[in-house]
Amino acid sequence: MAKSSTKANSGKLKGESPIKVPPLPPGSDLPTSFAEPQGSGGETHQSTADAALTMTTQQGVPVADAQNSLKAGPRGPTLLEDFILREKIFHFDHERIPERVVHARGYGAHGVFELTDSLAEYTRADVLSTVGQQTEVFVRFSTVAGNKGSSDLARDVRGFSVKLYTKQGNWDIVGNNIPVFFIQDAIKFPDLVHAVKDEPDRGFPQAQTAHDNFWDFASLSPEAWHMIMWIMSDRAIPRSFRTIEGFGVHSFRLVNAEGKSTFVKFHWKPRQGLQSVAWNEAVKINGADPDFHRRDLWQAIESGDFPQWDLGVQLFDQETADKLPFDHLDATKLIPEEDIPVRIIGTMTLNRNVDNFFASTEQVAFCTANVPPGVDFSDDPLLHGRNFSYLDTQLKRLGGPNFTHIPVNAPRCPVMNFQQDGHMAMRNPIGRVNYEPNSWGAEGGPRENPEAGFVSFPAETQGNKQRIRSETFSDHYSQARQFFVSQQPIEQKHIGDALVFELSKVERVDIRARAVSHLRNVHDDLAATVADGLGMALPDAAKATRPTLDLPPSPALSILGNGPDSFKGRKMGIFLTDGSEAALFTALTDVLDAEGAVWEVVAPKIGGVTLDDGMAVAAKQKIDGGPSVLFDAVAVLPSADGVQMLVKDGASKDFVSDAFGHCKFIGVGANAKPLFDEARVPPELDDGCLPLAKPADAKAFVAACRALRFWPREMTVDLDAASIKKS
Ligand code: HDE
Repeated sequence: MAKSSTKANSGKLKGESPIKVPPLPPGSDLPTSFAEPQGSGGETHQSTADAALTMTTQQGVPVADAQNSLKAGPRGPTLLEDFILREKIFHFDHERIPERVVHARGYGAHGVFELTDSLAEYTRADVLSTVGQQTEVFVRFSTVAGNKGSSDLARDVRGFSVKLYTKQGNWDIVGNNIPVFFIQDAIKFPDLVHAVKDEPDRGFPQAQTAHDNFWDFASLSPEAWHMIMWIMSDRAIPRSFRTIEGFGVHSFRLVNAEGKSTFVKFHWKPRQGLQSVAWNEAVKINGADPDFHRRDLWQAIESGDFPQWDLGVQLFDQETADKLPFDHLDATKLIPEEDIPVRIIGTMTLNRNVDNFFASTEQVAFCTANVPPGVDFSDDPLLHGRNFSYLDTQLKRLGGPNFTHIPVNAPRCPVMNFQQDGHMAMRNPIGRVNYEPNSWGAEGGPRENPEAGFVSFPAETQGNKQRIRSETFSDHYSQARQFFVSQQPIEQKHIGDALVFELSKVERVDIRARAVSHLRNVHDDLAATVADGLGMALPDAAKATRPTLDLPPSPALSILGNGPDSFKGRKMGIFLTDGSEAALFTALTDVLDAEGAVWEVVAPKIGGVTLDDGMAVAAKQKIDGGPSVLFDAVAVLPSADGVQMLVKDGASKDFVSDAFGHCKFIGVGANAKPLFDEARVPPELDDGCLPLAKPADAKAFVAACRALRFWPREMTVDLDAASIKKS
């Protein structure tokens, strides 16, 4: 019997009846016979006897024919009277709303947050106090720079926005997968975004920082260089939304029933482990499947493999904050987990895909100012700008003040106030009274509640009104260096490679040099590697306001140090031909199923293959559309005859040479060698290429795949490796 992954594939069994063509669903019939006058005998293509399925206009008027407009005679002019035509076209004309200025491309899902450790000692927020309580959530992941139709694997920050529908109102943690930001003051945000996005005269490049304007801005903004280290790292090319961390970035406050405030930073830690892809792979995924991340999330949730994140908090008081070497109000700084540990307090599970992308993912409106009583703001100047911006942007995008009436934005707790009217009002206050104070007693509507209501923490403020940056924000390089030294050597190499790639796309030589001058303040080895990669002389270090501190490495900052410990939820590509060995295929898929992994069969034809015992197996991918970049690891198991065909095929050769070049674990079938030879990949030289010649080999192969990649190979396949320096 063919084994099939319930998640990714279904094997077609031997002797299965030929594919049947299902009847067309209602509304998809072929067009009406041409010259028949409308309504002449009820043969219009939409006909249905079922009142519940009867198509109507937006006014609810039943529609008899929505495929032919009303005409004066079969070949005559269309009549203005046709309200069905006009309404349909009118609605179509207005289908688009402005896409987000940043984070335009996103993907969302519903889920639930469960509290496992109470913070009642620190906060009045019910959602953080009642252990075991489940709170509905909606999450939207996004890229930042690209337009709505850009590709998922852009080198970019990922947005990680969570809306928790708490009993005390909606709480939005609008975070990123990087714990710091490019700038320290909100007033710089429009310039940053203009510089990142496509250049205004030519309208490109799309979704890339690899152009002059971005590096011009960055090289003139020393505060950006910590974040630049992160976006040049593999954090910016994640394997999946399921494998990214989320960070609230700013310090917030928790305020308890006694009015005591504690600072807090929020972290989402993926139970799937941190995982990223290689840059060359990212570039190719964008071509092979521009929807790679959204498809991945959708499929995981559809298959019941629900992604989970633990919510962690770093809690600290003013006294601790005063002792930190940085100002925690500066969003270009993080607090190392080794200094203030992350306390895990709950788990979020994404368990339901959206019913309609536009209704939920496009219309969801997050705002950093949406907090329940017991959560409050720090004085981070970036956060204050955000608290204004997000509400403001919803007016433009969603068209009016009533966007909170849209189901995805509507609180799940009662909403009671005297705000009324405006575009698209769905729930105006009822009754005679729409003002306060009023003397209508019980009929007078909602009242303020000093006990349960939101009370701002009475933080003391003083000082002169002035446009100024705090002197405590002025060390721009020490944490950039700390990030670099916290990476494993291969991760450091990737940072160097990314910088060389990006700066190679910068046309102005002076901008390249100015960028490298900042790297000299970060780490001399990195600066030397990048200068060498660009073929330029090492410039002087940029002028720094403070000397770079030598902070200790923080292992929590490495992806590889925090990767997955199994192949669960990851995807194996199994390359088969007619005549491939059934026993081996069955053994491999058994082991993968037991691991909780996903697998897909790749074959020369989408119709599938017939194995050596006569078993028919359906393919999920035809080789041309299923390159190895779509998989975490691959097994190449052709038959002796099949491989003779594959050696002539470019896509088949790319399959193995890319898998090899991207340092993937490769299961090498007994007959696969000619294909590897033809692709000039020497499998026998490498411990990441494991024999998969007999069923008993499957276990060891899948066990090896648990590691993210076989990184030692990169030193043999990538020229840039020559310049890697030991830090
Ligand atoms: Fe945003 N940001 N941002 N941002 N941001 C938006 O709000 C803004 C910043 C982040 O999935 C916009 O509804 C300013 C930091 C995410 O719908 C806009 C500043 C962080 C999302 C806006 C920042 C973020 C946005 C565009 C500097 C990480 C997507 C559409 C003061 C903590 C939300 C919208 C979603 C979206 C403004 C900086 C994360 C224009 C002014 C720092 C995840 O309002």
